Amino acid sequence: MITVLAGGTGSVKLVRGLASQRSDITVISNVGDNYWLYGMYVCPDIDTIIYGLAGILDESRGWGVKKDTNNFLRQMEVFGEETWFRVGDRDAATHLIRTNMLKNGKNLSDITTWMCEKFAIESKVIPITDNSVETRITSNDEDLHLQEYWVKHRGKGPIEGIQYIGADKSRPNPAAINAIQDSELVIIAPGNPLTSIGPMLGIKGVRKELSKNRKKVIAVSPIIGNKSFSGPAGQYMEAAGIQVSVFGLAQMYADVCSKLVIDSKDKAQIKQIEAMDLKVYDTKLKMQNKVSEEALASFILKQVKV
Ligand code: FO1
Repeated sequence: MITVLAGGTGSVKLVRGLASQRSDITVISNVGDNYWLYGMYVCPDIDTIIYGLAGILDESRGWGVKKDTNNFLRQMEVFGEETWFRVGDRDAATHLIRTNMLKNGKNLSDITTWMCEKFAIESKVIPITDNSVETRITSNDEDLHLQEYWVKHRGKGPIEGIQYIGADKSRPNPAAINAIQDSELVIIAPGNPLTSIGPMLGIKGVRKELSKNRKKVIAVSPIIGNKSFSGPAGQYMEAAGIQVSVFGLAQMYADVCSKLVIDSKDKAQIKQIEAMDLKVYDTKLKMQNKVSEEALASFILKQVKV
């Protein structure tokens, strides 16, 4: 079995590449950017993985359902509601049924498993925890949910702080811990290390379990040069005072993984990273289509001989 820690729109490409080659993929998903909207519980990272694996993800945006309609949102606008968070009609059905199941006493893990069955997905998707973890950003002295900072304010204000509210009290999902223990390889996907992977590592039991299993954990960099290749990872790293480079990333992950995949353009930093007891592999990281998603996945599987 192979386990992938995933979050954000960058992770789904690698997950899809891996799933095209192996049927025993378990995806552990971030929950830090889950958001309550009009009484519906939206789980962007879980849904992006499920939609991606089901072949219905809106690829141009990296979230939501492709060719979705907007009748629900239009009506909310008529009702005078804010509509900056663009939830399409089919997507809304996902959030609505999940919320209803939560109200009926089901936990997020069971609902996600049920959802995977409904979308006929072979891979397993497991939320990192069934407890509440919320990524909050301080910007211009204002405390904002990640979605408010990133979507409503378009990520424009300065990032003065990042907090994972509830992470310290959260219990890792036992199925996620079992997956880490039972897997031959654990991959940290090229997600944003602060907003996609960070909330998961912020849960003590998760960081501890990865550290214990460090030998079989490989991280894939979302950074090429001094920029992230998909999404705003660089912006968040800079705000957290971390060097925006694969070296900076290696410093963040050195205790939880023993291997790091970087882009060949960053070869010059290999020596510096290997001094941190990390084995470095370099290849082409950008995944622009199915071919490059599968190429990166098979590169990883070949290098670590799984
Ligand atoms: N991102 C946006 O930039 N604008 C949106 O209106 C938006 C809506 C949305 C609805 C459902 C969903 O699952 C994700 C959505 N996202 C939207 C993406 C989301 O904000 C982030 O990309 C993820 O939270 C990062 O992991």
